Amino acid sequence: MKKKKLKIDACFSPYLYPVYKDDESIVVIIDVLRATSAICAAFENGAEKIIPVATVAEAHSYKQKGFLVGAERDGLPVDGFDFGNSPFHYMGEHVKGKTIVLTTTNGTQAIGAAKDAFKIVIGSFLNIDALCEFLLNENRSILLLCSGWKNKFNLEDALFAGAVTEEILNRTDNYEFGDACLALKYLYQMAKKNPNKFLSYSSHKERLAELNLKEDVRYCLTPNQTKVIPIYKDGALVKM
Ligand code: 3SL
Repeated sequence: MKKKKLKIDACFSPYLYPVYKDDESIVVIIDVLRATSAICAAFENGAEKIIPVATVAEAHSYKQKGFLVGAERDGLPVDGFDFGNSPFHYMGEHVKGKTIVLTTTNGTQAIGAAKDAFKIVIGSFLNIDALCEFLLNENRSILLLCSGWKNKFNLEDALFAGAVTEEILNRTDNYEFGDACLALKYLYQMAKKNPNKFLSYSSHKERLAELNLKEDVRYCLTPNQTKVIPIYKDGALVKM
């Protein structure tokens, strides 16, 4: 009898997540620019736990209780908090051993949308090889959940989902690919020679460039800066 294949698919925004969700897939949250890159950087620098929250009000109540809190809206750090959403804010001794609360425009919303999934992990170019290795070893269906921008499609998360798809496809024929995933694989094949150039006209890259955050973009598109895989457990992200 023919072995039943696992599924891999991609969902372009948290808004579409209810259409794609199932009870068995591992959900990979993707917000390459910049939430999931910042989360990977924080764990690489020794953070103990990250509590993602949806609203600035929730973040504020944690701040009042004495937590370190990162808050970003529309690409900018929100006044009154310890950090914004740059990976560089999460590098150094000040995050070591700490629990950090984080709210961002899109990334933490995507985590919230998928919070009841079988398993949630965090993906970015910074941890792409370790992530793919983990996904292959788990031998389960996969949903690549792109955070997008305010529930709309964005190019950089799509590109990363395409990169993961290509890697999985190169390594095994155990998976059946959803149409979204296949489309993103072709997108990645067009872009992979120079992802930075491919993303030149992407709306969010331009938004960040206007905010003088070109260095953040460059770093977030640099593969394999860490082997850390953040995983969501009991309402918080921890290092796997
Ligand atoms: O929305 C988010 O989660 C962000 O990563 C957006 S930004 O890069 O900080 O603009």
